Amino acid sequence: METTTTSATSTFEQDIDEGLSAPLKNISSKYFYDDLGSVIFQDIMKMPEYYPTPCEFEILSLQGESIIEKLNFDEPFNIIEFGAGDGIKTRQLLKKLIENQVDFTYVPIDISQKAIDELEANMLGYLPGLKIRSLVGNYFSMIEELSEMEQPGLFLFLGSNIGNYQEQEANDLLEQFNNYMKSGDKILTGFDLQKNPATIRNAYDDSQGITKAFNMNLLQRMNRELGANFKKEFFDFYSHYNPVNGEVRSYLVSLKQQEVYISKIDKSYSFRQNELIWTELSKKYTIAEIESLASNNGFELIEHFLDCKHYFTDSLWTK
Ligand code: AVI
Repeated sequence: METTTTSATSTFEQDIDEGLSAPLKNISSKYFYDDLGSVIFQDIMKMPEYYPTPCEFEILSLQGESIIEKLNFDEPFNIIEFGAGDGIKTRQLLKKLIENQVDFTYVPIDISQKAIDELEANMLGYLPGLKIRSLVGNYFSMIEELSEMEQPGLFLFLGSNIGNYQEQEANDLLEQFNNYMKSGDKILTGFDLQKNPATIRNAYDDSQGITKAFNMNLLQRMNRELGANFKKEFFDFYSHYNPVNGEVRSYLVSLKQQEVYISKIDKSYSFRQNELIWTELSKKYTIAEIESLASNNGFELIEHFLDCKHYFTDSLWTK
């Protein structure tokens, strides 16, 4: 077991200064995932309303064998996972591979060292024979390192993480993946599908307020790490699903006209009453949109693996 670390290119304070100075204030959803945010996200995945996790778990548990059949690798290969999280879903697929005596190395990539340490411990507890080589850093800086690997690769981009990217960013990311992939490499991407709008709305506006706490943690994170003086009681959370374009957009709402000082930037930011801070996009796809995304970025569709309710797909593509 081996771990490699690199640092991100832009800093938290640069991104916050830029985002809070924009006409529509915004904070990238990548900043949700500090240690506390990662714990809250684990709670989100256990909520009854948050269907993507059990749907993808079902796909990887029940269709692992069919996915393996489609890989068609005749030599040892790497399974490179972006944003691996706790790995509970992925290990269903890895277990099937080990049961089938397939020779592979699991290469999880995550921005958080703590998440990687826990993932390794969980994975090795569950699958003691697993070959694992972890990478800590952002996707883009790690991709370069991966291009030096000679063995074929199966890239995993699960959990509908792709839905957190705007259209252009999603295309750029997939294009970058494609540039570093070799001909015949595969990518399995999780997409949350468009469905009854009420089901989607409830997943992002839960009755227990866990998603609200996930968003509010951004304010606490700025207080902790940047010496900001945000007061939680002066902000609310609002989330909206637009079934016409498949976008869930989430926001923090300033409940009054207020000034917030961020000492690490040495700057104050004014908020109007009801002014929004856009915190997240969670795009829901149609099958046609997924297929265009594949072909626009140099991939060929192998198969969509859907759950029994047809809420979610893990789509397998090849370069
Ligand atoms: C990580 N990502 C795919 C989640 C999503 O559904 O967009 C993050 C999340 N945000 C609110 N609930 C879950």
